[in-house]
Amino acid sequence: MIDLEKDLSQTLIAHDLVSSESLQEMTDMFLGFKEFMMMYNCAIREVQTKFEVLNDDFSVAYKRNPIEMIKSRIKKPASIMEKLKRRNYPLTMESILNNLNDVAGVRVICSFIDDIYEVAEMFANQDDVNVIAIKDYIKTPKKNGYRSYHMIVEIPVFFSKRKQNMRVEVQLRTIAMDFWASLEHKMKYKKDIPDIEKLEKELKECAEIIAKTDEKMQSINKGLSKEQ
Ligand code: 0O2
Repeated sequence: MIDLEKDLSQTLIAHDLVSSESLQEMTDMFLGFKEFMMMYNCAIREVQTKFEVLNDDFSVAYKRNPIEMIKSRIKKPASIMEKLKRRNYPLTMESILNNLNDVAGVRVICSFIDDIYEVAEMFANQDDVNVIAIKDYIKTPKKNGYRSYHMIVEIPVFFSKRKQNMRVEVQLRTIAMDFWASLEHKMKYKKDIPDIEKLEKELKECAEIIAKTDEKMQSINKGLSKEQ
């Protein structure tokens, strides 16, 4: 079995969604899931290419790259099932497509805060990009200090026999915000952390320092650009 099938079968059995005997049902689910993952992978590639193109164009026009790095991920079957269950959505492929916005995720790491807004606007203005929702956790950070600019977008993907509009979650953040979020994310998966309140407080302080540093770096860069 490939990893995806193993992960999915374990998830289905663990969640009591399919009994281990109903092999046909499971096989159908595997095939459907495999096709879905392929479709989401293609959607990620489309979105990633759009940001790469913007970065290349920007570097010619302004002699610098606003994007430092692009990362992408597909949500694991276990997390997909868990989210559908938690939100009381039907556990079907159709339901994944209609109800979940973050099966495909693209993370765009920018140098400066202004770059995030500029790149996001250029991307959102493209004819085939339909912006479904925006969450600006930079202007309004989360209580724990989390900062990022989130967009849920729908883009058309052309397959051999049909066109399918696919949703992708795009997260734009600075290098410093990304560094912070990676460390903070670790807490989600660790259990029984001693002195958790102290760590949360320290992380929040770091988030404030990082925000100030991001602003300062941006103003230094503006100063340097004026000089040139
Ligand atoms: P993972 O492992 O990164 O995929 P929605 O999906 O829009 O209906 P949700 O999930 O509340 O509702 O959306 P939101 O707030 O936009 O968060 C989605 C993703 O943003 C998360 O996905 C994280 O990647 C990131 N994120 C949001 N809040 C935090 C935070 O406080 N800390 C960190 N480190 N990341 C955050 P997942 O599925 O939670 O995780």
